[in-house]
Amino acid sequence: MVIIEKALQGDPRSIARLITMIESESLSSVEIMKLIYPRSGKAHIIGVTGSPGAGKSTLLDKLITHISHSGLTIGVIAVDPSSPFTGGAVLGDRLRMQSHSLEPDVFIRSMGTRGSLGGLSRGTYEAALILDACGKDVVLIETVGVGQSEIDIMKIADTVVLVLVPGMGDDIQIMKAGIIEIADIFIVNKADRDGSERIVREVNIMLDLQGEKAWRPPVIPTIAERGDGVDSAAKAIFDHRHFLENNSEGKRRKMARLRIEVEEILKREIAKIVENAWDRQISSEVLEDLAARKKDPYTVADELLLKVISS
Ligand SMILES: Nc1nc2c(ncn2[C@@H]2O[C@H](COP(=O)(O)OP(=O)(O)O)[C@@H](O)[C@H]2O)c(=O)[nH]1
Ligand SMILES: [Mg+2]
Repeated sequence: MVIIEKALQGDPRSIARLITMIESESLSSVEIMKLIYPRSGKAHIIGVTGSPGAGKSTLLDKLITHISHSGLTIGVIAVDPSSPFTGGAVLGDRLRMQSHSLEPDVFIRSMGTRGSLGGLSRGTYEAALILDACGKDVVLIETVGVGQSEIDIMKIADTVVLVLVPGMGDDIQIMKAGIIEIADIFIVNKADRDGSERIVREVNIMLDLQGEKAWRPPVIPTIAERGDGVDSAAKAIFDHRHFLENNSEGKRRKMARLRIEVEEILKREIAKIVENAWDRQISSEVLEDLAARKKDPYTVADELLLKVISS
């Protein structure tokens, strides 16, 4: 496909069109990914997550400047649970990062979370792979830290950056949700506000409680709006990349991710097959039997699965 060739050469419009094709789960998306995949695997994928309003987009905007000054090319994916067509937040993200949209080496794309419940859609990861294959050195993914997407980001990012802020209950949140385990770098943004030192202290205490680890996540105060602390954040990100490249933990993560990749594809393909079979099988008779409790849904599902497997 011409469009794939052009995208692989870095043509932004072709890259955008490829991502759209993947996002709409068109029939060709599997074929596209088969061609893309061998060219991927080089980019550093960085997930930036945290509560809405924590300052993720503001921080990303500053990070982009920082990273592109070091000569690296950047792709950005902003994932927002609201629809990409109606979401004000997405528009806000665009505006906040607009200063970069004219730079040829920075590609910015917003995506919805359609596809899986509250989490990241498979399309997000595939979009990251596309940006990777098309020559971006760094892929930044902004996700709103609500529920599953916070966990999902760990599955697709090499480096997870968690943005916390004072006065938003984030101190309590990290304790209860166990998300402390997914973060490689903690940013305490809005350090111009009261209470940020306390969060920095609390996170450090919790990290101490976890005991010795090969990578000790740094806790970095920032004032993203003014760019304060952004150089430390960028340095921490590159330190983490260096750690992954030189430590068995990096290899372990890569292997775990590859395993999940195949699992996710299997789940998606099997779900399609089974759903199609059920669509063909379903009849008012079966439903009546279920309503009258002559049959139970477990048996119906078992029978259907058996049929699918033996066909
Ligand atoms: N006081 C203060 N406000 C900030 C800082 N960083 C970002 N903001 C503001 O916080 C609001 C939310 O920022 P945004 O980047 O959209 O947050 P996101 O939802 O996490 O992407 C915006 O009005 C920013 O201007 C900061 O360091 N200090
Ligand atoms: Mg944002």
